[in-house]
Amino acid sequence: MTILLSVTGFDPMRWRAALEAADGDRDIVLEPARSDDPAIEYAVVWKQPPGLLENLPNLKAVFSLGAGVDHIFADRGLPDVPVVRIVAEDLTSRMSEYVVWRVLDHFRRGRAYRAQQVQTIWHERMQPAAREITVGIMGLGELGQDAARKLRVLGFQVAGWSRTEKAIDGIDTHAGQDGLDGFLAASDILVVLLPLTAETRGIIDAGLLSRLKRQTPLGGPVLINAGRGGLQNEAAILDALEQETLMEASLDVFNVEPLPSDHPLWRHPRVFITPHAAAVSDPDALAPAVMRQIAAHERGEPLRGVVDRAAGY
Ligand code: NDP
Ligand code: OXD
Repeated sequence: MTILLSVTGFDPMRWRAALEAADGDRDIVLEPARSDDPAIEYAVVWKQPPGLLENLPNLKAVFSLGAGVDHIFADRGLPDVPVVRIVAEDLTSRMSEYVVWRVLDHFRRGRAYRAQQVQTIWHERMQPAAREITVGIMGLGELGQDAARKLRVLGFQVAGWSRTEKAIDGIDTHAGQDGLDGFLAASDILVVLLPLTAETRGIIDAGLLSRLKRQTPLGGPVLINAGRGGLQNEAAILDALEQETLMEASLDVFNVEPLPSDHPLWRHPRVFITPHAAAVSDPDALAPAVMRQIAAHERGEPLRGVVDRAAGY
């Protein structure tokens, strides 16, 4: 049995070493011997080239090296086998660190104080209490729920929006299109942790931004997107910033990555950019779980983290 490892954007050799360290008895290849290589039974991928998996006759499952699977479904030649995503404490904690960091930086006036320091200005800004701020989280899955819990510990009010109804202690939950307006109207800081699917593509548009709470203790709404770039209309974000209907934004993901150097988001003074680094997949932390899943599947046990193909996540 052979495992095909296909990685674009991460270092394939680090992944190969980590997969081998987790289970040295497996044959791991970076290129299939032939496009219909019968030895390949599992594929472990991040942005595999389109068509790579199409003709593998004995493929049993495809593992994403991240929590998101949009990069896998972008391949029109994807065979009809289970697609498994990463659900792991290491990844989840990293995302919550990012969310808490960005929420606290906006909330504690990081941008304004950094600008004051450059000009040696000693001026204390009005600081609301955490309990006066509602952080609205779009996407109450593995990542959204963990971030929500950690923000609650810090004293923020937390609202959440998901596709299906949820009841989570201490979180004001909203669901579906009917729940969206109420959720947006409650959110001082909007955190986006949605997957990219046919339903969510482009969801952060002018209409959505205009429905965020206007009068906020921070002077206007704040957007934090660590889900996917395809969720956001970047021109609409820039317009909203210009009109000050959006006060500040932290963006980790973009429609085109790397974000082209001439993109106006890079230079906008009220935008904080990170290079899709909110929650990196650490090979040493994640490879053992992938190898354990493959071994379990071979023993006839069910896979965990299989995505719903129809829903796209
Ligand atoms: P989950 O699948 O666990 O959660 C997804 C959440 O989004 C669920 O609450 C789901 O609702 C909700 N959702 C999906 N579609 C809709 C919709 N149409 N309307 C409303 N809510 C919807 O995913 P994770 O939390 O593990 O990950 C979320 C995303 O984060 C990933 O798909 C990936 O794109 C991104 N990510 C980004 C990283 C980065 O470094 N920037 C790192 C890791 C992930 P319901 O609960 O009802 O199903
Ligand atoms: C992921 C990512 O989906 O890093 O895990 O974007």
